[in-house]
Amino acid sequence: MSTAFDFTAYLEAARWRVEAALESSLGPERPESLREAMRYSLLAGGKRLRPILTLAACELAGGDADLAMPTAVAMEMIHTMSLIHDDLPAMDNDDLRRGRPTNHKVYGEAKAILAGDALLTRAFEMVALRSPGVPPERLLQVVGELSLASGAPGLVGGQVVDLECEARQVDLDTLEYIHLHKTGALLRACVISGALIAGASEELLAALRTYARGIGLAFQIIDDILDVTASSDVLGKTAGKDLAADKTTYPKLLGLEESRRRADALVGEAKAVLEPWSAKAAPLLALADYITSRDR
Ligand code: GRG
Repeated sequence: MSTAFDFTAYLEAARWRVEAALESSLGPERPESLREAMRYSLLAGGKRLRPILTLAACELAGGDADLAMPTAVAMEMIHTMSLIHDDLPAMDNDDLRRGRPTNHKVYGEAKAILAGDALLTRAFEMVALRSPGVPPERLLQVVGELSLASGAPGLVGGQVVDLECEARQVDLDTLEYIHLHKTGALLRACVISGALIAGASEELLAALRTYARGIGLAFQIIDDILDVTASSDVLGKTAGKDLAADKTTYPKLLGLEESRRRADALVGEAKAVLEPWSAKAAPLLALADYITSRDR
């Protein structure tokens, strides 16, 4: 007899566990002012999608999610640092993030840059020094995934191309490049690292790479659609900022309807590759659907 998977309850429980782990990830270190700036953004809410993907992938691969928690926290730290830096005057120059003043608005630019730097390096510390019970060779693989996702082959590379293309319209291939790097790379690292910690087979890792690519692109298409359809109140962003006339988005290139169709197709493909593991894949399948049905 199969029991229906209660995704709402799963998400709530996972978020609760992640929040507790994030809360205890920053010790009583000095200087206090740096710790405060790090905490301000790390504990500012957010969907916590990335750490939850790590925990879910670990469980799908037969692992103990508790062992993957430090890595899950590391993923949210890298995500948070990328948001802090993305909001800086030299980049997107945003005043609001998740409905609150951005880090540099509260602590000043220098402190915001350093809080981001400290979160990035703390992420590697979480994996290398604070992951008891995980074989070191698996942690080394996770460090590799984090390095690729953060640096030039990942977020930084995507951000650079995005900045270079800011004031002009780009084609679909370039838009896809930007999103696969800015957004997709970290989502992929989340999923793959969770599975690596559990010692996943090559076959499962390959399927999870396909899954991550699909949800990564779909995630960004939905983000673009929400920028058009949702109010800035719901998104917690600076009003009108993301609707800048010179920014290329999926709805601009494809129209709203085709963008939505494409996101649905990508999620469909992402779910299909997990078919052989469907008995344990309920959370990852539901997370893929959540990406296309979310309203923020
Ligand atoms: C990682 C070394 C390093 C540098 C960062 C600034 C930068 C380089 C990259 C920018 C990356 C960026 C801001 C990508 C956008 C990612 C994205 C889709 C954010 C929104 O994610 P949600 O919706 O946000 O999951 P919440 O608030 O729910 O966490």
